[in-house]
Amino acid sequence: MEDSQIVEQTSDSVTLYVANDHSTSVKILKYGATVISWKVKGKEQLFLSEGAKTDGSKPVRGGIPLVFPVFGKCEQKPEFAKLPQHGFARNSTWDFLGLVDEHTAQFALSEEDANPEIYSKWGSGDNKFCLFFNVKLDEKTLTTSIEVENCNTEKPFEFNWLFHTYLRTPDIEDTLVSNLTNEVCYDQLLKQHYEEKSPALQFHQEIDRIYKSIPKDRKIQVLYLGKAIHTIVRDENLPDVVVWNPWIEKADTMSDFQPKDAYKQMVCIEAGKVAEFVKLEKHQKWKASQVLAIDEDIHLQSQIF
Ligand code: TA6
Repeated sequence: MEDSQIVEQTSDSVTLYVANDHSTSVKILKYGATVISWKVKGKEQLFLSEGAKTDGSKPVRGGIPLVFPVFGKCEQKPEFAKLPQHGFARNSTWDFLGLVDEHTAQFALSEEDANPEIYSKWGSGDNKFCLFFNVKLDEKTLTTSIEVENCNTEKPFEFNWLFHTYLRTPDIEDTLVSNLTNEVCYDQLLKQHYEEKSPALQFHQEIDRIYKSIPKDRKIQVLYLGKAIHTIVRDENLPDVVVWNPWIEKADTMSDFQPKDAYKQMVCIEAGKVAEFVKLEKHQKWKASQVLAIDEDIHLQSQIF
């Protein structure tokens, strides 16, 4: 491949390179439009389970799975009650539309290409929609953006959106997540709300929490041995931040989570709109984006003392 070449396409994936630096790249599987690798100067930034299926048989365990139209399970709303956890965007094969510019690849999904078995479970199975997903690669950042369009001629629809980002860390027990202090979270394990009091999240057991309405100027940082190895910046349409590490027992229950002790090398920091549903009127569009950055300075934005 010529150094100047910036994109490589196969039948099932697209890889984007920084021009003249093929050690910085991002690889996207057309299945789920799932980012499965992001390397900066040859160093992998995302976690991908060794047991991850990349053949389309199930959602990828790692990278950045896309969650739409529902986060988790939602029994209380009839239009979502039959959908499996996290919806159908991550189980559908998206179209690669090409490069928007020399840094950005674009993918699309509509009701015509959505996984029919799952899509049919959304409401009355007749919502017309279009998703445009952009992946932008720069030297030290990866930007993922989504546009949701309601293509119905008559009715609105509601949805959640989430980037289910699996970040790599050398050792979860020396890892902290900062800037969530004093924020309200819903603890999915305790099934209760509380205000986060710790100066930074530490990991010594499973954590599965939805931090709600986090101001967009708040940079969520993953700190390892005193360095900010990951910084997540969100726009105003991604107010919620899910933090998840499965730890030992949960990792054991997932057949595609391999090796079993790999929970020590990952943490999910997931930007989304999941605490409430977005209501999109017919012909209306909704946009959201996140920037993942590495090796930033530490920005302490919470009152921790
Ligand atoms: O984002 C956290 C979460 O909702 C956890 O509860 C856990 O279920 C995780 O997603 C993985 O879900 P999956 O359907 O990919 O196994």
